Amino acid sequence: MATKQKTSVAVPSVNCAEMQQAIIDRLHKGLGTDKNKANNKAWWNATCQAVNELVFEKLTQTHQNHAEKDTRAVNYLSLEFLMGRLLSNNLQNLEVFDVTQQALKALGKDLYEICDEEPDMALGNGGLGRLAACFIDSLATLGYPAIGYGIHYEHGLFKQEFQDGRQIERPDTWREYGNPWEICRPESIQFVPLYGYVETVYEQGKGSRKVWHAGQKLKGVPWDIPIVGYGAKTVNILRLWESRSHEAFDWDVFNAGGYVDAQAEKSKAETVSKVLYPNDSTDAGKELRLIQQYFFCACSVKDILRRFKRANKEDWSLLPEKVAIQLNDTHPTIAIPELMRILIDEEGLEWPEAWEICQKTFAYTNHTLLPEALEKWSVALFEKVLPRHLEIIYEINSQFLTKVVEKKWPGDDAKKSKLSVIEESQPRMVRMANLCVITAYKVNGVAAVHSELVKTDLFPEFHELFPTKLVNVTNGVTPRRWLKACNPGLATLLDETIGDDWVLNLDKLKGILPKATDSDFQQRFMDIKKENKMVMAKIIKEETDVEVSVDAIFDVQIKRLHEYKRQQLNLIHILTLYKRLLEDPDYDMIPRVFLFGAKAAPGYHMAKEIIFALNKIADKVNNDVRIKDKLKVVFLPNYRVSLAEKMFPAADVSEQISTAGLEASGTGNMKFSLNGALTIGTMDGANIEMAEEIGAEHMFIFGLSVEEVKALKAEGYNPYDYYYNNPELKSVLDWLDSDFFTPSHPGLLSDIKRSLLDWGDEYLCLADYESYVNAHQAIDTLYRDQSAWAEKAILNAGAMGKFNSDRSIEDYATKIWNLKKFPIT
Ligand code: 4GP
Repeated sequence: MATKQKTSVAVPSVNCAEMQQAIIDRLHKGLGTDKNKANNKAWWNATCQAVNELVFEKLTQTHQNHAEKDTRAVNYLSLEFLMGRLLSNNLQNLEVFDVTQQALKALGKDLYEICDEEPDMALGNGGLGRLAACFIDSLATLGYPAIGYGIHYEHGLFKQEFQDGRQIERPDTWREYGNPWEICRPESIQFVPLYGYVETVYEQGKGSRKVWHAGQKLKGVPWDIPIVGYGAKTVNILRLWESRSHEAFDWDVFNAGGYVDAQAEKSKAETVSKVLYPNDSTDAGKELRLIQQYFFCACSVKDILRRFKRANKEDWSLLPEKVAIQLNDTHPTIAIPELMRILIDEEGLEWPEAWEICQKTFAYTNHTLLPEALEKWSVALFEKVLPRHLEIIYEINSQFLTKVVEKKWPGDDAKKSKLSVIEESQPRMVRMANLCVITAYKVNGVAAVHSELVKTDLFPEFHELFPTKLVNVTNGVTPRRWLKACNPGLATLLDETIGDDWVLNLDKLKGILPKATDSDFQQRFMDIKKENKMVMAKIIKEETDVEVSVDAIFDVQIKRLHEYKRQQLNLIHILTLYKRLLEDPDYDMIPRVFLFGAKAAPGYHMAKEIIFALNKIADKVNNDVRIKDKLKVVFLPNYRVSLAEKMFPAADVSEQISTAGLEASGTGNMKFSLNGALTIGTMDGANIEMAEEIGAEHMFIFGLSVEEVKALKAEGYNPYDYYYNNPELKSVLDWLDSDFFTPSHPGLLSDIKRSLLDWGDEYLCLADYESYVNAHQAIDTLYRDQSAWAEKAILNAGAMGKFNSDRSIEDYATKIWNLKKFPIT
């Protein structure tokens, strides 16, 4: 395809006729079909291939340029990349969306319908994985040399269905029929040892060295996904490893008739990259998860070292200058002992040199304070699967305890046992977070309050030991996907009002603040919201058969289902409104549609109970003619990035209601405000910084603060105090014990009540209930004044400049990675 240069940015641009031709060519020459026979899937595939023609040239150029200049690069290791769909995003970033739309239209096709053919790449679970996806977009957009490393899961997160209101998990077959975006790179395969034993070999005159005799080997096959920066100056890659058996299958056994046995080794090896989050409630599940982590870290570290050696021969002292490795959460921690192992056992470095290199190479991001989310592996498991790594971990730990902790706190065994990588519990465990903090040169939290809590509550002793190590980088989201691509109406209004460069400089959004009181602008802003709500209403109807009015307030909570995120608080407020409406059919409220999207971890009982309860309540509420459509509740199945792209632009109200101190940052909160929703939220995570930027008076802040939560817990929290003191709350909770929502089956929703009362209400829902209900009342009041609502919505969107992943990446580049840009011109 002919490419032209634009003057401003080096976008490989095409005109409509060229794009048409490219798509038709790809149908013919790439897929062996033609426009009369092709179904929409084929049109999608052909369009992706046409886009790839624009991308690959830039990919090669970027690669060559970085290799020639031997640039320092960041390697972002993450077990999750929640990419969603790529076609519309790539078209936007290449700035050929409109041209492609016209080209397809001329061919009788609708681009939006074609985009809808794309399965989501759901290779992630929640915020952490989506953040990784935003970050690689920003890294490429800003022209930083970077590579994302992860796992090429055959099945991403499960597909969620509801059966009688209960979550059912089904396999997600996103690449069953291939994926046009990925390129297999057999030339870069890696082999990964596992199991076996370690031998100490003595060599005359050289002392001893360790040899790991592995019991099994996996083959890691890399699949590269080009990551197109906006303006397409830089195209980086996301490299995902697929596990395969070292040997194809046993030919002799097969020929002798042992068809199943011959395949056994192969399918065992392939299990490693089969699913994201294997159920780790069994020992076998735990072992698989540890192997997954090691598999992708070992492949990635070897790949990084291969590139390093090519450019720098074996001058290992240069490694920290050329390579930064960011560990996205503790999941890739095993990369640390793996790098030590390679440097010492394979490259022959002495311990002190190898350790210094490691300490200058790794940085670690913490995404949660929840203790259950801080990974630990049993020593016995390590010994079985990674015996050499366990030895290295013991040595790192021993040196740390004797040289660092003993020096600071002589004779203090309590400190040693708290900071040790090994937890002396039954069974003994390896604490991955401790290993990260001991090794990494920087550790960051993801919002200001969270980073403070990392210092004061999670790792206070580490902070004393290493006072400059713990830093903050507040999260951000890419405005390309989360505004320009997902909300074309608002994007166009912004282009017309403040120029189109807000996409690269989100601070420019401030330009709409003076328009907040301009009635014409307000009207246009609200009209766009209404159009987005119409699109959403149609999806709701198609997916759930529920009719909703776009004049109602769309009140949305979309995020993982977890008790700390408090979907159950939202639930009891919904019951409160429902009860009020039943008791007084004329109860004056603006109609409200409560929308939910969330997946529950398959083994998380309470989370699944909350989904079930919300679905049962929805059944009742949505079919109750007495309440005259004033209330609707919709739980959309299979929440995913592509659905989120429809929900954020359609929301009036954003629910960010975690117990203060527990949501590390949140990123959905940012996407909502960016798209003009008002937040009802606690002073938690990034909500706090959003309130600083927007003005708390333009949000609906409620509930206990971090300090108040701590104080209440310290004095002894008793949820029954709230239950008995608030008759409305009591009646709502008691309702859950009846069979009102589950006819003839009383008690099916009782676990929710029990968790809020008898089991202690760990997340303080009842303590925050009254203030939450009042904040909702304030939402109702404000919405009655559409102009006042529009003003606040505009003030929200206009203040979101800071919460842009380009800013986060610039922070990482300066505070942590010391990274320079090498944009391709
Ligand atoms: C999430 C945090 O829960 C969320 O607050 C944060 O915004 C996000 O990481 C990105 O930093 N954590 C996870 C997880 O998704 O799996 O721990």
